[in-house]
Amino acid sequence: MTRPRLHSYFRSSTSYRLRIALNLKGVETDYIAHHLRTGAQRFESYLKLNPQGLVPSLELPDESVVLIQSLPIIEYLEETIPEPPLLPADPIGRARVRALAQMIACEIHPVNNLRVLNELRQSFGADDDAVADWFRHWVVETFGPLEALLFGSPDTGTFCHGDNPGLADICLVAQVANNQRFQVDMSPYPTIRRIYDACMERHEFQQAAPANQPDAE
Ligand SMILES: N[C@@H](CCC(=O)N[C@@H](CS)C(=O)NCC(=O)O)C(=O)O
Repeated sequence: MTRPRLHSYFRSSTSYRLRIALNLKGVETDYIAHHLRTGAQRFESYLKLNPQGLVPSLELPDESVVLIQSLPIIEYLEETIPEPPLLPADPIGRARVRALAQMIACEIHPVNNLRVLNELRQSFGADDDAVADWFRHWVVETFGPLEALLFGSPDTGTFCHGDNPGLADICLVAQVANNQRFQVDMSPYPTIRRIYDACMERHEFQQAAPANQPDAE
């Protein structure tokens, strides 16, 4: 293996986060697709790499190391390839960016993940409308405060923190893409929309988008 192997699924927002970070850091990977809807993430061969059966994972060349969890993998990239930085230089700035990122990664994504939505259907009899309502509920819970924090802060620039894209933008873009699948009304969030649009003007974000992956349907 000469390049890292990226275990991904085109529609996975956590994989989308990592794809953006890899592009921003200029890291080329071999793309290994796992079709989540068919349960490929739970095949034994993949569980040997990532016992959680979740994507993304990043298999490093020559080191027999498999990194899991999108945010720690992105922080690994940040530590090993410092330029361009995805976190600010000052500790308060870093805390702000990590907080914005974790509002999405810790408060929205875990309750809206595919396996949670499947459980709602299978164990609680939720139909498509109920599942979509659930999804939107948890987005709205956090997007209101996220919009307020971004709108009200002098630290917000073209992007979530200043005029260069970073960790918070990565999480924001991937979540907004997910929202589109569940018809989340984005009109209450003009700052989030403006930042999303600014990100999507950049090729690193565009190339990472679900529609541009080898396994896109
Ligand atoms: N906290 C993990 C979450 C990973 C995760 O849940 N990935 C989803 C796709 S976005 C997945 O693999 N889901 C498979 C399933 O729900 O069965 C991360 O940030 O990497």
